[in-house]
Amino acid sequence: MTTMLATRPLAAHAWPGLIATYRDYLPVNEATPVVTLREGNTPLIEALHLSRLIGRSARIWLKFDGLNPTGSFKDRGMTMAVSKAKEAGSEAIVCASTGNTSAAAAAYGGRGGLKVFVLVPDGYVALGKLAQALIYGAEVIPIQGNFDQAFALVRQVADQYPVTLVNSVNRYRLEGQKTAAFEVCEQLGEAPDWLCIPVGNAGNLTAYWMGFSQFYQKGLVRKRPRMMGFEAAGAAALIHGKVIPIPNPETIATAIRIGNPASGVMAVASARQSGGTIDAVTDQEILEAYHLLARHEGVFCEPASASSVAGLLKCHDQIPEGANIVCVLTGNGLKDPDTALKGCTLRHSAIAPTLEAIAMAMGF
Ligand code: AN7
Repeated sequence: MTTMLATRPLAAHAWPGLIATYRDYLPVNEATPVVTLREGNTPLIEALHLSRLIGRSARIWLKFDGLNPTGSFKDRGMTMAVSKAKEAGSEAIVCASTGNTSAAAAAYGGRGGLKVFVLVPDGYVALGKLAQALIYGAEVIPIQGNFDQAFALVRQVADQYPVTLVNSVNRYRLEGQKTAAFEVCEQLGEAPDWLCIPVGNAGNLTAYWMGFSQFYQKGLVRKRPRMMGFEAAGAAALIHGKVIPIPNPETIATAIRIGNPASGVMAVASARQSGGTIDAVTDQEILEAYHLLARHEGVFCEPASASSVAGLLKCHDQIPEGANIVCVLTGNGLKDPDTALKGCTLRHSAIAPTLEAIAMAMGF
């Protein structure tokens, strides 16, 4: 007798990726060769400890986009950018990156059969991201300079050579990334009151605002959130309501170590239109939020991602009673083991493998 394993219609299993899911909202057609790793459909996790900490009957949610296939929200934009590059007949892509874009470009580009070049600031890319770009097969070119310099260079490269630029100035990137706002609305059943989000090159804040606005205009939600963007204090080019470039940005959150945000003007306009703002949080505030999330919520994000929660805590006295607040966690903590280990102490050196020694170490 043979038994058959019943197939279950698990939501995660059935999820076909974000282009297939949101096809009607995206600039794709039947001829678009979709390159997907089934990105998107990331969980919205209630932050119970944070909600208690904030009080005011507010409910805080974490949109954990670090659970995408390459561990960051960049996969949303990259499935679109790579599919459209292929559709246009491109054979190579290029980007500048603080790490996550390079990992996503490497994975999707490689999967799509394209040659991938990534320029990264030498010495300022988290270990896991570098490992990803290399293992996925990208040509990694470190430069003696920061992200802003790398970005200026890849713009010229894409102008002069046959390669498609897949930084977020590529309009398909933000189209893909706006789907995160669609998911948040569907998961909550309405748009949130606030959306707290890290800001680096300022594309993602802009993309979320596009997504919320599209659902709002379609009448699928009744409101749009206040967009609360947070830069690292050492790279805070947008906090005065305009773009004032920072020549030498510095922050522990290397993902957002960006002094001249490419989408800065759009992000500032989006925040203003939403009644929100772009503010800055210090490295210490970022690290506190990073540890709080890991210890009390069980969510390990990378330092840059924790700036959304650091910002929420900084602005806590402005939170309205009963507000629904979503903090976007853009990347996975495993990408940056160095920062995690630096902030923790291993209390014991190796001890004898005996019950007595272990009981003593445990304090019994
Ligand atoms: C984890 O990978 O710019 O404001 O080159 O990796 O849309 O730039 C990464 C940015 C937030 C900022 N969180 O988003 C890159 C890069 C994480 C990031 C941001 C980034 P944007």
